[in-house]
Amino acid sequence: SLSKGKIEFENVSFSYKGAVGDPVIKNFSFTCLPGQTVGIIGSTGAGKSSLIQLIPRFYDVTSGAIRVNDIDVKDWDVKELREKIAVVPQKNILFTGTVIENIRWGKEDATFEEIADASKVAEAHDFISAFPEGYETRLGQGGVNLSGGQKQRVSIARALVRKPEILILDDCTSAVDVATESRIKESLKRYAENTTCLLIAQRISSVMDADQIIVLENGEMVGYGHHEELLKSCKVYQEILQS
Ligand code: DGT
Repeated sequence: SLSKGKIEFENVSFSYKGAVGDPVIKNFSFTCLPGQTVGIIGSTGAGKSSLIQLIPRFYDVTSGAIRVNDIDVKDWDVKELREKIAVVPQKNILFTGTVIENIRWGKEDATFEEIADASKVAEAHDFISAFPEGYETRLGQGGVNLSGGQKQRVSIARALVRKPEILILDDCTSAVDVATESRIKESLKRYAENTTCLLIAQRISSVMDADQIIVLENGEMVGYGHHEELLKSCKVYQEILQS
């Protein structure tokens, strides 16, 4: 349908329960159209992770509304809502088990071909294939210890194999070198052509070719537009570029 993968925030404010002081998200409104790639940038503590966790209802808004596919997230069956959305969190959550078990987690019926395809896009296939036991390599205790960047790439493969309508990458390439990150983004354009992508990042290079970029500071949207527009008009964006 036309609204598949559409996300709307309407005057959203959010405070963590029991927290004092200013809300973490303040009066945030935004529409992300189906298939768009939207970058979200801002310094540490700006509220980026908090913002995206409201979409799959890991937390509920304090006021305002979020709609996915034109339906208020509060009216969605939570399980159905979460099936549409894949979040790759900042801290990856791989478990002790084989590589293939880790990638298949959340999509138990995935075929080997689907797993290998997702892993290729995530730039994980080559290093996995180089292990003597390939995808059957055990991770964690008694197995192989992956580097931080390799773990992030396996986590991305896990999200991709689910073929979500909405893909949220929460600063999950921070340990991946810039050249590899750029290859992942190129492959994603084809693999996830019709997928709505939210890309959270701290470095401009990670978001600069997104369709739209949101600049967040202290829970508020202080800039919105393309890279070129923000370079001209948004002081916070310029500061992030120079930092
Ligand atoms: P990052 O991950 O360092 O780049 O920062 P952001 O932009 O993702 O910020 P976020 O959403 O993690 O934090 C925004 C504010 O919310 C910050 O003051 C810390 C606070 N906060 C984050 N998680 C929690 C939580 O679970 N409970 C409470 N009470 N506060 C939280």
